[in-house]
Amino acid sequence: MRILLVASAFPLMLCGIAQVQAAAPPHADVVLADFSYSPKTIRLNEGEKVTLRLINQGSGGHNFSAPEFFQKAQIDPASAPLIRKGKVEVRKGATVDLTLTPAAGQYKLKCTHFLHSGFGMKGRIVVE
Ligand SMILES: [Cu+2]
Repeated sequence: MRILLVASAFPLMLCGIAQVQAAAPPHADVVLADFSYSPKTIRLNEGEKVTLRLINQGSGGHNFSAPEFFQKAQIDPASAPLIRKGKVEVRKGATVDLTLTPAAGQYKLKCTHFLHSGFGMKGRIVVE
């Protein structure tokens, strides 16, 4: 009887392992353009790992500057080197993936390139 129980539980265990390996964090796409972020308000779930995909479709370089957001978030080790002084540079035509677990709060976002935020390149990150 005991052997039968173990044998029937085994495929379920394998199934569980396969699901864990396949589970990549969901993506949240953010398009950087001249001179905007889309969406302008980025909504993320507190404590839920996510990959921010920063896509630069502008005619030049832009960045994603959100020092408080990055300071409070738990950044994946592979993504940490992409963040310098609270911002991530995204070259023209480039896409940068940033995996992190955000902390609850409302954070300011802007591009710190000369005059860009004045032209409207700013937004908000809402984590709840
Ligand atoms: Cu910019």
